[in-house]
Amino acid sequence: MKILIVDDSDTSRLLLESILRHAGHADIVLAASAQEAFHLLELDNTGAGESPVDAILMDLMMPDMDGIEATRRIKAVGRLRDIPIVMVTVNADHRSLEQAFQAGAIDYITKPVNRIELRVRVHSVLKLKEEIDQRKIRERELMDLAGRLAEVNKRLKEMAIRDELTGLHNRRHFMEHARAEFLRHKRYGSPLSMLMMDADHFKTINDTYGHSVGDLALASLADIGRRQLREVDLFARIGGEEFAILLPETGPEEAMVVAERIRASVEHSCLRVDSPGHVAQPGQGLRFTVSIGLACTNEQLQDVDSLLKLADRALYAAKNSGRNRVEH
Ligand code: GH3
Ligand code: MG
Ligand code: MG
Ligand code: MG
Repeated sequence: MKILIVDDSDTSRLLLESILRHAGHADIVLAASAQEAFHLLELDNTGAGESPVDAILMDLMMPDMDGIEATRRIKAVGRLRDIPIVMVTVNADHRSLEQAFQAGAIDYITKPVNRIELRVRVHSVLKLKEEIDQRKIRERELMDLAGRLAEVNKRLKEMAIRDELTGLHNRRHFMEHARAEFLRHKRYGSPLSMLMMDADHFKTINDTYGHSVGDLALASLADIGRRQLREVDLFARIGGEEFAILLPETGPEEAMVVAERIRASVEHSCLRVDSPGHVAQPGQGLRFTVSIGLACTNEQLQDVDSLLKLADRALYAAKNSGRNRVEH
């Protein structure tokens, strides 16, 4: 561990150094003034980091700046705050000592120094510094661990409510949210609409292009839908190629407009499918359509499951009447 000796007297400085070297302390730096000490400690550097020394022996009486003021300034720097400072004083003037302790010194020793006393005091402050360092390491490890746990927790929470392929909400989250919205509708009478959307002949897409291209198509379908919806709408993938959309504060006419807009955007979009050895030409690529069933709340509807059933029935009707259409 590293010790800094600050003393304006050459003899005093060298004596302290020699005693400590004999006691086995090899890493010692010397400063003949407070300014020199500040320079060694890089007092101006207020950033984080390790403390540059592990203990300071500070002469109390020095011409330009005394040890008390020097101690105060060192203790004001966060990076240096934990370095124990031992005052070295000619006569144990109690008034000065009190000020030194107030400034942040942790111990003192009187000149002429007794070798054993110096060794013992330095030993004990270095031990203290070691404990502080170790505590800091443990604290840092705990903080790291807490940070990682929070990160994992966040990811787990996200995973619990999201569908990985499309980034949309999953069925469970959709149902929870829809239940809450339905209660709001019941209480305040605000209209609520639900769309059920299913990709048409999706099995053929998989059979023609392969399952991974089918996955891409589902992800792009999610993107297309998202672009047509508001922040408050809830868009979820509730099955393989089945999606549900909840439109709060939205009546049947408005919901019809939204549904039709989504249906048309899907119909008119074209997914570029580049496979090894074959790059799709402009205009070429994967096209598909969706069918949408629409349902809105009314006085007779008692719960969200009934709303969902209505939307499902409308979807079935859209499929039966030729697909690529919206029914309600
Ligand atoms: P319909 O117009 O009647 O809905 O025809 P369809 O072929 O879409 O209907 P069906 O329910 O018979 O088939 C759904 C297809 O969707 C079959 C299944 O392989 C495919 N599918 C479901 N989930 C996924 C998925 O996550 N990725 C891919 N690539 N395909 C999926
Ligand atoms: Mg002095
Ligand atoms: Mg389908
Ligand atoms: Mg289906």
